[in-house]
Amino acid sequence: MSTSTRDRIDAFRAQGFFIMRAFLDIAERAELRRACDAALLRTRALSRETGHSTPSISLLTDGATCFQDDPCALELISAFVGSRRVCELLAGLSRAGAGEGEEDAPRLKDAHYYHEQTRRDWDGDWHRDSQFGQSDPEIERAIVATTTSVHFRVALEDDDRLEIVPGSHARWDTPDELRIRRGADRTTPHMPNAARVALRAGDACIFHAWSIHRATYLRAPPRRTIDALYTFARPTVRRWALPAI
Ligand SMILES: O=C(O)CCC(=O)C(=O)O
Repeated sequence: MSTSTRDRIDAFRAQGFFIMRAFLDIAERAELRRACDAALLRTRALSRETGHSTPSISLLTDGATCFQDDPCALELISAFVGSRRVCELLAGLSRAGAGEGEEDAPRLKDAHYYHEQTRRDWDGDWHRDSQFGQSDPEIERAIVATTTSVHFRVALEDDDRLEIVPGSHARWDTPDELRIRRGADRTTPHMPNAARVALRAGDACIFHAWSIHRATYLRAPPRRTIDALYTFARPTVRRWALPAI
């Protein structure tokens, strides 16, 4: 394992995120941007909401619609988020290394394209992705303690919209965090210890989806960030391998 890989894994374990500066060069950025912009333009033409006042559009789950005019663009994006170069950045981030029962191979869940707003500015809620669809905080707590889910993103324009509470992926909430994240004031600017993640065009960021995080959504400057979400499977326990009772 190279020193830089070790450093990345150590940063991920301690902070819940790391940044790869200049991950894409100008030509790579332009090619990906053309492909993602094709999807955004089509989505905006078809909807009054999605692509206008949403944080992002979904590139893979809505792919049939947003790439109807340009199937090659979908191929390019899928190849990128499944590429060896991207997946290598995810190596060592699961709990497999710590002997905690996850496989090391990432599983792609979806890819999104984060865009600037067309109508109004607004602040996103502080959250952990683990809370979605999970009303019981104790079940969510167990999910945070035992599983890993990772965002890989690359900014195609400068992007400083994301804020993260460093280290929060590796522990449960403080009383203040839980009050904000599951309470009535979810968009407060006063989340303790939050850090802004400032990416220049071409920079990539990997962050743990269970980290406490949020973004703020503006009409300007343009925001064009592609973000793919990965999980790690837990090995299936085969029935025949269980001891007879
Ligand atoms: O960068 C953003 O807009 C925030 C993304 C986010 O909150 C998420 O993917 O869960």
